[in-house]
Amino acid sequence: MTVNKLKIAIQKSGRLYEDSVKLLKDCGIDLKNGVNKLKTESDNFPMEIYFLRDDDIPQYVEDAVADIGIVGENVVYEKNKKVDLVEHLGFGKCRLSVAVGRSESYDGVGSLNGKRIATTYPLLLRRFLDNNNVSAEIHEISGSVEIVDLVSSGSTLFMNGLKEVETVLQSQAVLIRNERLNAGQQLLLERFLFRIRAVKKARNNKYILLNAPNDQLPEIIRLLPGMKSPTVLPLAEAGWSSVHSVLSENDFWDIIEKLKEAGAQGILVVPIEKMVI
Ligand code: PRT
Ligand code: ZN
Repeated sequence: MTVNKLKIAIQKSGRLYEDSVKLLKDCGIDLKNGVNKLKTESDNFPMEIYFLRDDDIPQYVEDAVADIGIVGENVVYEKNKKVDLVEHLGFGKCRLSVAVGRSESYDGVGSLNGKRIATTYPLLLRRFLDNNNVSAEIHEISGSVEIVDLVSSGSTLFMNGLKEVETVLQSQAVLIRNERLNAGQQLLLERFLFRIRAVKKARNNKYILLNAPNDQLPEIIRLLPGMKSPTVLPLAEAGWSSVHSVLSENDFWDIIEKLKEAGAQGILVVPIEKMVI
C-alpha cells in the first residue's frame, strides 16, 4: 500500500508566510521545526510543507511537485497555470490597481489611451486594457508615470506622489490544487479543507453571553439568531436569564448596541477557536 501524503507549497518568507503557517497551526497541523527551511513535515497530519517563492508556487502545483499551495490570487491569475482554485483564505488582502500622478487629470479608463504603463502584471493588465478597449503600451520595468501595482493601505502610492484610479483585481490568499490528485490525496485535501472551513468560520464569529430580564427575552432572542437558536438558562436571581449565542464579526457592534437598548447586561464576548456546523 502506498502511504499518502499531501504536499503543500507555501511562501518561504514575505507577506503570506506568517498567516499561512498560522492557518496550518489553527488547523491542528503541527510542523516539525526543521533547520532545513526548504521542506518540513507535520508530526500529526500526513503533510509535507515546501517553502517557496510565491511566484513559483502555481508552476509547482501544476507540475504536481506540490499537490496544493497557498498563494495570492494576483499570482494565480497572472501566472495562468493549470491549477484549480479551491478556497479563499481571508488573508493577504490587496488589490491590483492602476495609479497615475496625483496632479494628472484623469477621467476614466479612456485617459490611459496611448500611455506607457509599468507593471509586473502584464497579463492581467493586458486583459484589463482589452476589456476596456484601451490601447496602451505595457512595460515590465518602471520609469513610467502610469503604473499597475498591488495596493493595500495606499500609503506607498501616496508617498510616491501617485493616486489610485482603477481596480484591476481584488485579491486575497487562496488555496490552489493540482488538477489530478489521486483518491488518497483527494481525501486528505478534503480533511484539510474541513478544518480550514471550521477555522474560517470561527475567525468570523464570536461567542456572546449576556444577562437579560425575562420579559425582554423575545426581543433579545430575535436579535441573536445563533447557530440554531440561542441557549437560555435561568439565573439564580428570579426573573433573569443568561443568553448564549454566536455573533458574526460583520454586524457585531450593530447588534451589541441593539442588545444594550433591549436591556441586556453583563455582555461578554469571547473568541471561538473552531466552529463546525
Ligand atoms: O519572495 P517572494 O517572491 O515570495 O515574495 P514577493 O516579494 O513577490 O511578495 P510579497 O511577500 O511582497 O507579497 C506576497 C503576496 O502578498 C502578494 O502576491 C499579494 O497577494 C499579497 N499582498 C497583500 C501584497 C500586499 N498586500 C502589498 N501591499 N503584496 C505586495 N504589497 C506591496 C505592493 O506591491 C506595494 O509595494 O506593498 C506596497 C503597497 O502597500 P500599501 O499598504 O502601501 O498600499
Ligand atoms: Zn514574488
